[in-house]
Amino acid sequence: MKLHWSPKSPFVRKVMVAAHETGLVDKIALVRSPVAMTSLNPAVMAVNPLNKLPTLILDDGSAVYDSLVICLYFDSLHQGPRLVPAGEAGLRTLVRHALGNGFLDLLILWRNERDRPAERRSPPHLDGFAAKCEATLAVLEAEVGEWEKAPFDLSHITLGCALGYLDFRFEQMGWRDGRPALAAFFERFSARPSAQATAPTDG
Ligand SMILES: N[C@@H](CCC(=O)N[C@@H](CS)C(=O)NCC(=O)O)C(=O)O
Repeated sequence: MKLHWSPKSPFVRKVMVAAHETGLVDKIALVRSPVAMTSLNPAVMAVNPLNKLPTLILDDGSAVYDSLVICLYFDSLHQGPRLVPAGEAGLRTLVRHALGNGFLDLLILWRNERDRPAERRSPPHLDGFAAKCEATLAVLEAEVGEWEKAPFDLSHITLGCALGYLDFRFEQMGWRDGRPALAAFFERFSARPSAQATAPTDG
């Protein structure tokens, strides 16, 4: 299989961490595919009209997206611990995943707004993003201890990638301040070989 890939994208990182954790990484050929909301990549558009990374191309040429669906597909290919467990535990994983993934969606939108020329930035949008980020981090700080009682799964991967994205693109935020449980979670996540192999870069 081939993966439309970028070292900058936290959603790509999520599926790459998942690929390492499930032992599938050697089966994936990476295709460096620059995309942006304002820059369409014809090779990506040909298989995913949303122009989004990650997009996985199977050997029969069919496309699999988005990152959650790719991770569910990986789960169908390996025999190890599930990224999304069956039953009630899986529902909890998916709800936690939704929070982590929604957090990432928010951060991407916030960065896009923040990096527009000053005269075109929307202060109400920037304020909304900042408030949602603060509220999300407060919930995560309160809940991450409960999350960590469950075996490592897709929700932990997604949260780790979101916190890694804060370090990558929001380095002035100081998100660890007053959030010791989240900081400790991120330390443990960052020590995993799958996280170390996928650290984001601008390269
Ligand atoms: N919900 C998608 C989000 C993917 C996403 O937003 N990817 C960004 C890169 S980090 C992208 O491809 N942006 C290009 C665009 O929106 O045109 C997923 O989970 O895969």
